[in-house]
Amino acid sequence: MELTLAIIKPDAVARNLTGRILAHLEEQGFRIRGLRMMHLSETQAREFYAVHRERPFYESLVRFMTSGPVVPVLLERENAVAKLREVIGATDPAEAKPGTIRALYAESKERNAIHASDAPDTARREAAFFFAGADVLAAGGRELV
Ligand code: FUP
Repeated sequence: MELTLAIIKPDAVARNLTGRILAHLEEQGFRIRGLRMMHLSETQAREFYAVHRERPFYESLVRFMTSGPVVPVLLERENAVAKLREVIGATDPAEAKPGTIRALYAESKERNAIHASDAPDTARREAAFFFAGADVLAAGGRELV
């Protein structure tokens, strides 16, 4: 079993899609191991997306990710990291395969409904970013702490 991190982004939370997206993930065999709702500070958003800080879309992305509440979700299943990337679809909803979360719910490349870790080492770092210590232990995600 492997853990990965998803974030339901402000566009999807604002449009009341949180429940539908969580149901979609559970239907795809993911077990929810951690769940929060929070409003990211600018500092948190900048740190989370630091890898993109030189990209032209970085400032806009930080503004968007701090524009309203998000729902970070710690997920477990076999091959979770790769499988979640498949289930969310391409970054640009115009390129996302039919039936993927972004094809169903994303509005644009920026307002694209959901984030997913892109590799196992990123997943560990991103999961720890949102789910430290007791929360993860309580949910059975021991390998993260
Ligand atoms: P992804 O891993 O699919 O979320 O995509 P990237 O890591 O390439 O990009 C991270 C986030 O930056 C995307 F979710 C949305 C945002 N982004 C833009 O706003 N514009 C772009 O042209 C590319 C990415």
